[in-house]
Amino acid sequence: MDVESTLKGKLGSQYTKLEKLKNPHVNEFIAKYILHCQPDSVYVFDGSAESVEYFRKKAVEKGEEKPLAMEGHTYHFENYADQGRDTKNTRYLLPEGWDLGKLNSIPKKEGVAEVMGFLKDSMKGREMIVAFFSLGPEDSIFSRSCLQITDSYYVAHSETILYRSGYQNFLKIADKKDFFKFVHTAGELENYVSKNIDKRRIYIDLEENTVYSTNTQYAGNTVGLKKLALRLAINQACHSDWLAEHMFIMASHGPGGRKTYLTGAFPSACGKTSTSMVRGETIVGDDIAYLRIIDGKIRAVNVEKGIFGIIADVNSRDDPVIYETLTSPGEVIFSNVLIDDTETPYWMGKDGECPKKGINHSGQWTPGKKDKDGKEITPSHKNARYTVAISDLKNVDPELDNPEGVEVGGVIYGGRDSDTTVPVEQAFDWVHGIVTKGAAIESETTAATIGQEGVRKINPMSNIEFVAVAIGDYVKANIDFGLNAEKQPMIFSVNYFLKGKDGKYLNGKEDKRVWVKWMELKIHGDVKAIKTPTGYIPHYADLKKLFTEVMKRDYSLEEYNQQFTIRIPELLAKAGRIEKYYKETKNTPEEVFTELTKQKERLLEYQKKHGDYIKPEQLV
Ligand code: SPV
Ligand code: MN
Repeated sequence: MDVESTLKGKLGSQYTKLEKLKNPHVNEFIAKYILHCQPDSVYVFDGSAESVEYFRKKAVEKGEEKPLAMEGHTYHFENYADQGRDTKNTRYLLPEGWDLGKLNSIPKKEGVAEVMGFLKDSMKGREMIVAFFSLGPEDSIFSRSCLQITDSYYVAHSETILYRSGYQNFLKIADKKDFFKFVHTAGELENYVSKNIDKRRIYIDLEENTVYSTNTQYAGNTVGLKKLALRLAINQACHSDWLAEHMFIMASHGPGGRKTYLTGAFPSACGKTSTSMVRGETIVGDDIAYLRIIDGKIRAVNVEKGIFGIIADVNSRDDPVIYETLTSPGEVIFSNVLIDDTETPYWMGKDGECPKKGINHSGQWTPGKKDKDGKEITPSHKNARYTVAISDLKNVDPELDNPEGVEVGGVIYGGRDSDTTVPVEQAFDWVHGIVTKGAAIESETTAATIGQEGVRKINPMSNIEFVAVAIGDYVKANIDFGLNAEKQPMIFSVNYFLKGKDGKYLNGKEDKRVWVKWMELKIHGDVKAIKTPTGYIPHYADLKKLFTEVMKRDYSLEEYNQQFTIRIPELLAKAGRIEKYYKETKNTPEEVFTELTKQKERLLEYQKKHGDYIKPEQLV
């Protein structure tokens, strides 16, 4: 292959942007896919304002996005069957002699042949987009450089909102091979959406730090820097001394102007984004954080600069900050929402009435419309999303672009749990927290992935779908990481989904504001707590005060008792499930069993002394 003539021939004036990088690995990679995918032309994204504008314009011109009535707003649809991450067809390419345990994988030769088959000539009649982005701020030890190839202007446009340009970093990288690569084709289109969903594949090559994605448009399957890169990053991090986590970063504002940074890992669609942007606090990121120890302290950066958030139930009461952004002029891509006659988006749970007709991901829509399986089609998809820049939120934190990140004061683990754990609880220490809170997240599945919803699954650090090494090794990396720091941040668990006997949620949506404030106070020793067999829970008086201050409402002792009753039988059952899971897991570190055994013993001891359901007052 003559790289230079291939590039010059196809790129024309765009070639100067590549030439400046002086990176033979970049050039070879691009030339290889030009020859294989046969695009009509190639466009190179170098981070300039002009190239950002180019994607915005082209996405609309080619019909991948359509303009809405409000300035800067566009919408985009995906195939009815392409509305979430496809975990079944996301596989690791397994080189001979590798063992990735239970991870979904395919022999490398076979997988590469299959996906290269789908990529062959896939860009005929189209433009190939070559884009340089960075995971993390420019000139930061945290950051990873990324090269994205795609034939979708929607994907490229989304990436300009979600990620920082990486062109400048590419000019500087010392090891010219050290970057992540993503190759995506939407495949054959019908009515602007990927047609051949049966050929949807997301194949991950850990040896080459490359991910292939074909016949899909949903961002979780296509936007390389999001969940595709997370898998590559976890692999690198676990073989090194840092962490790549499915975590938000936010600052909680405490007394006297104090700011405490919290990271939080929650499975998809379990309140992670809405916590990161709660009223009264400031947001650094909502989805992916890298953590490193610098001068003995744990620090975190948001490797993104935008949000690809779930839009269902976003309304002016529960999520006022983002609601304002979504209903004001400015750059927003809405996906899989309902569009009415006035070119205004509607989503389930939005303020106001649902239109009587419109278009959505199923085409023309009216209430009661059914799909081919007889299932009623909702006005917007449950996993419909918005894409916005964090800087467009009123409560953006000023440290968003700090190349050194922010110091982590606390780590939160959350899940969707209707019957077992209390709304907020502090772990005894780092190892106890990682094992019994992070590694023991159990959550009911949601619409963010394709498949059945509501099935309880164990999801270590909410990262299960992205962990590219043996789960045991990943848990061990988390334990060791914290222990390597001079001082460990406090670890907490939260649960927004606890239900009473009547099946109703025991908490309001914004109660999380109080839990966040309580954690902030606890980190600084400003409140005391009650010891339970599973950690430390708040005192009633402290919460009552916070509910009055933060939520301007009363908080009754009865509410508190219902929410914070220690449910021993459920906790024991959970402990059993977790233990079984880790017994069947590859390379589980010894600490996991030690902590779980101690926790079980405590639960049994408390049960003997206090019974099955223990009110907090019994423990004071
Ligand atoms: C998630 O589902 O966790 C997301 C959206 O953040 S995506 O992974 O891109 O589907
Ligand atoms: Mn996520």
